[in-house]
Amino acid sequence: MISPQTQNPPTRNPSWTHSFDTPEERYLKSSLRPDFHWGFATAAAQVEGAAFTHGKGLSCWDTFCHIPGKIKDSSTNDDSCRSYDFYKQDVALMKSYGVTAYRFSLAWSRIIPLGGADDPVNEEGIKYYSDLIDELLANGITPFVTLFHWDIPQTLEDRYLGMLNQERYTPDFLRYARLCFSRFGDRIKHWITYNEPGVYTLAGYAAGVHAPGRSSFRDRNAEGDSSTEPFIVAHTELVTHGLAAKLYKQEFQPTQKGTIGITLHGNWSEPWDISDLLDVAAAERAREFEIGWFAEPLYGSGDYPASMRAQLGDRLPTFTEEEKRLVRGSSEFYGMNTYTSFFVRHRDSPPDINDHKGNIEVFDKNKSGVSRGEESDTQWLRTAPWGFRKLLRWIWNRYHIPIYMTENGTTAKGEKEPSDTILNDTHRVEFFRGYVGELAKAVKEDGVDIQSYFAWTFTDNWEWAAGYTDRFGVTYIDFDSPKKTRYPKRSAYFLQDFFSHLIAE
Ligand code: PNW
Repeated sequence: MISPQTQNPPTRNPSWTHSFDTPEERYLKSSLRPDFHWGFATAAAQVEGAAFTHGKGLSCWDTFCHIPGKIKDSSTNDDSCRSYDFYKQDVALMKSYGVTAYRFSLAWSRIIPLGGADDPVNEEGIKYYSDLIDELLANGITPFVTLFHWDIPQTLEDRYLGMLNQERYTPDFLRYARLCFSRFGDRIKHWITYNEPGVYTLAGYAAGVHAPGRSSFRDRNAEGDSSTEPFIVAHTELVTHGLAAKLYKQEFQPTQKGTIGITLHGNWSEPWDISDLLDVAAAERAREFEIGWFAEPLYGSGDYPASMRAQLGDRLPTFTEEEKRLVRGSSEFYGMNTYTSFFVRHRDSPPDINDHKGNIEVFDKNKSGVSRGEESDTQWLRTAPWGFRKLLRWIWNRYHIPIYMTENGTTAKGEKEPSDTILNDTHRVEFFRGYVGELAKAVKEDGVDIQSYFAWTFTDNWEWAAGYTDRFGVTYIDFDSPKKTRYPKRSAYFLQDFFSHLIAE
């Protein structure tokens, strides 16, 4: 059992103290710039609740999660954390954790319920976000806003299959973006157009396990083509990101003085057998398929990686010259979400038509039997900070652009049922100690320009197809309680202590 909360915000357990006096920790003191932003990231569909109220229209996730069999625990996000109702309490709790910034996403269908360029605006939705922004600013917390974190208005899926139809989707997205810049841009100085186009496309259109639920696998999805659709959707995201960034820079940036970019996901791929040149090449190919797919058009050559073209041929769309110019250089920073590292081995057989990884196999141990890291409560995710610094260097050496860490975090075994010790989340504390420590080393020793760190995530929330079973929060939520009572875990205070040690005054 967890003892009931009497204080709001709750107070810290006095035994949770942390000191940083090993030689390495002392050496890293004050290695981050004084204006370094740290805080937590969330997404509207995972935390807000109020899915069908206050004028909100349906998103693809609101419909998807009501289809039997799609969500692991058969839950829905109708209520989730109720942060729509409790945003003031949440801002107070974040403030008590000492954050300087908060990254959240806007639900497009809360702002334009039907989503389209000519559809009506829901002023109540605008007011909600406006109030949230004001509350953050009044508490000294800098808001970072993501326009799209996977929750496309369902109406746009029904009208023209959403991002599969680049031509029809473009004006709808641009109208939404313009509306957000014009209504919130006086106070929002950090814009992220898309969250993880790679995961959105692969989970939604290749595996078919996320909304909108399309794939080649007919036992799972009635429609879709895993061998083509992910690449089409990704292309739409890249080009419309470029258009939204151009619009912002031309019409809003001169007066609002904010910055705009995109967030990509990417884990580190390490060769399974470091002495096998085929594995070394396979690991690089894996990075190009996962990260270069988006990063090369945005920050590199301006086109998809040659390794992808070689494997996918015409199934990979081609950029027109105009699209290339639009996309390349459009993102003013590298928004990075990363969680883990994998060992990667080449395959001798030709690639499957539905392969999206560069014809590789991934392993938890390398050839010598070394494990990639300690297990979490999520199958793909293990604590592997050793790969994080390699990833930072790889990105920095290739693109030399400031990095905003926009997500990083973990689940932990044993958090499913409440217990006396559940809030003392040492697994998550050690995860953060490893990753944030590597980040500080990359800044201090490799000269990587890193300007933010957002931990995923503020409270336990609705983890997409995993429902409420995967708890990523530094705050425990009792989802059975009507008020979704929040209980701070130790890791929240660990981050506060570690960042006060690392950020220079
Ligand atoms: C991110 N991977 O998704 C999303 O941005 C969040 O909304 C989500 O809750 C969080 O990570 C935790 O899952 C990812 O397999 C999903 O590498 C999968 C991967 C990476 C990110």
